[in-house]
Amino acid sequence: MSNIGSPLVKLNDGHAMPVLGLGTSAPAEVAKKEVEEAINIAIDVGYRHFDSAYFYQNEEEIGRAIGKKIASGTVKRDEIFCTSKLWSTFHRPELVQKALEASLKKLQMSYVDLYLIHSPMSFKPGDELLPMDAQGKLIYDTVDLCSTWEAMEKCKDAGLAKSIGVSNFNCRQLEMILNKPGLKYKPVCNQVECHPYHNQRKLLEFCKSKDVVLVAYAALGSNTKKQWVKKGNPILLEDPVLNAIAEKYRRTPAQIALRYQLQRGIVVLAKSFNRKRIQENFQIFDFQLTPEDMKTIDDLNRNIQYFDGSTSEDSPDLDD
Ligand code: NAP
Ligand code: WDW
Repeated sequence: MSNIGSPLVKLNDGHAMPVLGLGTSAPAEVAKKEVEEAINIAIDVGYRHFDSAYFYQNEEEIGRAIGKKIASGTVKRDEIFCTSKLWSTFHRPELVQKALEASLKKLQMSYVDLYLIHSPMSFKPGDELLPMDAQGKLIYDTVDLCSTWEAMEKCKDAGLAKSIGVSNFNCRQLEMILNKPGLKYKPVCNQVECHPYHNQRKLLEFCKSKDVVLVAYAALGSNTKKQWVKKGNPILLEDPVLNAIAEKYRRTPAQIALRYQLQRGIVVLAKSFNRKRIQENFQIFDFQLTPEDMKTIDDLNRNIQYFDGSTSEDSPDLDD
């Protein structure tokens, strides 16, 4: 990575990651093409980090958008940081590299900058992303995540992923990888839901102590109507305290919520497909929250999770 638009953080494997990334997942009713225009705008604004996943079924569009920007000479491949994720039906070690190769083919890339285990939950292998039984319950698989991790390490050695990491892992699951006998590469990051209503203070402390970067998703509170998002929770960006702080700095609540994460040493994702908001979310490198305001935002923590797909009561892999 060189000569890029946003500040970088150094990862524990020597690579670097832009501290702000564009989220790319949109609800099913949003036209697939929209992500292409969003990436177009975002690259012009200065974004270089794009968060994708096999599960989002948008890798072709993302690859096309980035490919065009490279072809036109706006950016070089090595200035882009592109993430994809191993879906839960591919956790068996013999499926991991094939899954990454399928993502790379869609992305039209020879490597991803970061490949993550999307979730610690394993699902029955097969063509269905969400394999269900007759009662409509997810069919889980039992896979030793340490064996999945060893297959991830092989992908890095094969040059298909510059860096490897995890997502939606709790402390115990992360520690299990870190303590694996013969570990070759540590996860560079753990991508989890993180925002002022669920600030992940303990997981952040743990990650920092292990030189694992915490990457925040749903950093803006994710927003309503999504299939995976719980309804009835208070809307983060309408929070009065966040809004009062925003007024004081003449910024928006979104900019405050993103800046808050940067100052905690967290890499932050923000999804927007709207030109004005894509620009707005990038304007977070030219101001600073005071320690007092950081503390005030810390105190908004209330264990609200917007996203209920990352954990499941009946998953054999998750007991806490
Ligand atoms: P998010 O980034 O917290 O919020 C996105 C929502 O906020 C969109 O509805 C967006 O609408 C709106 N928004 C964006 N900027 C705004 C602003 N400045 N003011 C007001 N509203 C604004 O939610 P997310 O998409 O759930 O999470 C971000 C990304 O993280 C995802 O796209 C995905 O890449 C990743 N993610 C990963 C996982 C995982 O399991 N690893 C889970 C969830 C998400 P507009 O588009 O209309 O602006
Ligand atoms: C596990 C982990 C589903 C979906 C999902 C399961 C998961 C995501 C908003 C943005 C995911 C919510 C993107 C859905 C069972 N992660 N998204 O990344």
